[in-house]
Amino acid sequence: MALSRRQLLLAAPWLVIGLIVALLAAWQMRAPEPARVVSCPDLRAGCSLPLDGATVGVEGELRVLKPFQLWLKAPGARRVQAHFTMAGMDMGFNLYTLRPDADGVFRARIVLPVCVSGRRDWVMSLEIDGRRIELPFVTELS
Ligand SMILES: [Cu+2]
Repeated sequence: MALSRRQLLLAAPWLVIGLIVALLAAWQMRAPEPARVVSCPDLRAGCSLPLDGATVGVEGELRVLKPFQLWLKAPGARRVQAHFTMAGMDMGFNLYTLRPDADGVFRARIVLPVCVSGRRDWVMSLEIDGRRIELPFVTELS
């Protein structure tokens, strides 16, 4: 039985609302989960991450303009990126892709820029297969 023109007109707003609700639900599912903030008082000693036995740390001195090695052990991980920022300050493009070495340890050589306002408080944002973890840290005095 075919719907009358009047029935269609009555149903149209509900169809639109239903469509909007469905789109919102889909958008919600697509939105990335918020980053988890992890406290790591000594990155050189290494810290564990809330991610299936993953650990992260640095080798070398944690100074600006001086290369140091960032390492991350995350069994089964495929894609690991590290992004260095400062809260409320544009510090340029500091994005690194960590590559696995022969032992499967993800590594990248990092060089941080000098902060024009003399700040030393950084945030390392790790993205491990789409899951985000933030580790605030402070560089050593030069
Ligand atoms: Cu800065």
